[in-house]
Amino acid sequence: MAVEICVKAAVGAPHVLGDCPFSQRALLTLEEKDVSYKMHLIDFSNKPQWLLDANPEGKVPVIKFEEDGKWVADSDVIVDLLEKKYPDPSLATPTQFSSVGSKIFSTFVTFLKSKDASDGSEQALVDELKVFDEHLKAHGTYVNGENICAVDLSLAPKLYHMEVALGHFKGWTTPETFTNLLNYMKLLFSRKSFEKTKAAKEYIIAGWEPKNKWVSSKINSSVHGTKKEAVTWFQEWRNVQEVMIDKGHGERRLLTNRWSKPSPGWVKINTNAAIFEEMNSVGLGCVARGDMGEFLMARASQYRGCLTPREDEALSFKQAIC
Ligand SMILES: N[C@@H](CCC(=O)N[C@@H](CS)C(=O)NCC(=O)O)C(=O)O
Repeated sequence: MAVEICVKAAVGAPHVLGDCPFSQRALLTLEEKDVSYKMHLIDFSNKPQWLLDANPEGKVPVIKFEEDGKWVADSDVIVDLLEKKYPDPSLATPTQFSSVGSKIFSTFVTFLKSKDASDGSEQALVDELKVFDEHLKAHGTYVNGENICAVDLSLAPKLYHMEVALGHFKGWTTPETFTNLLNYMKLLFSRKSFEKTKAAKEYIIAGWEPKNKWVSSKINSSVHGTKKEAVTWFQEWRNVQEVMIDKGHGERRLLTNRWSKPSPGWVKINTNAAIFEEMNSVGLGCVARGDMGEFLMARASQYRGCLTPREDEALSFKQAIC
């Protein structure tokens, strides 16, 4: 095969196409230009060494053309190369339109991550979408009129992520007044190339989940979502409990740090403090258990401001005994 491309595999499903909008952009370009290619799905939890050798940043997409024999990274570079090597059909964007819609993705991400409904991040996204909607109204179905171009193929996956992630995490939908934008998204998302290269919604949601942990814990998630979150937390907890110790001669053994009961007649209280620097807040928690290991009580609280870890630990002790 003349062209090989590495793209992200779905998290937890290494044989399924994943949720990288930059990978999808490169795939869309190949599809729209009708170039045949061999696709390698990269499992981010186990990146192959050859990928890291080719691109030490470990990012995808990367592409290799047989005639050049080397991997090339970055979707901007990849799209330019594809335009040069396969000029027909042309997807080139006229220079005056090359930055149309370029702030939509970053404003969407800021809004998605926002924990403060009054910080203006939703309005900033709506403003960007409005400008874009007006552009479409003035210039045609796509960014450059009747024919699809490279900017459309860059925006399509990002708008799809916006629709899926904001719908899921914030119950947000694109304002109905943006009729040109809504029509544009419908057209793009129903193209054969898009259908073939898009990630399943569940993987898009899973991909944004870590950036949304705090937000998602504040809203009622589905039973499936809650269960998935519980499994992740349990796994994280177990990873902390279990440490591999090196017994020498290459032999390793799993050592499990288990909770131990207090002495008879005593109560044991475990406390913890977690610092959320970006949110300028600290979470405190404590659990009390009796000498049979029975649960007695638990308490959790949150306060604004960041102290030192020692001070936060001290606060969690205070909460536990007060
Ligand atoms: N500027 C790059 C961005 C590519 C990028 O950030 N890819 C992400 C996946 S969507 C990645 O590979 N991240 C590496 C990682 O998370 O380990 C492009 O346009 O190709």
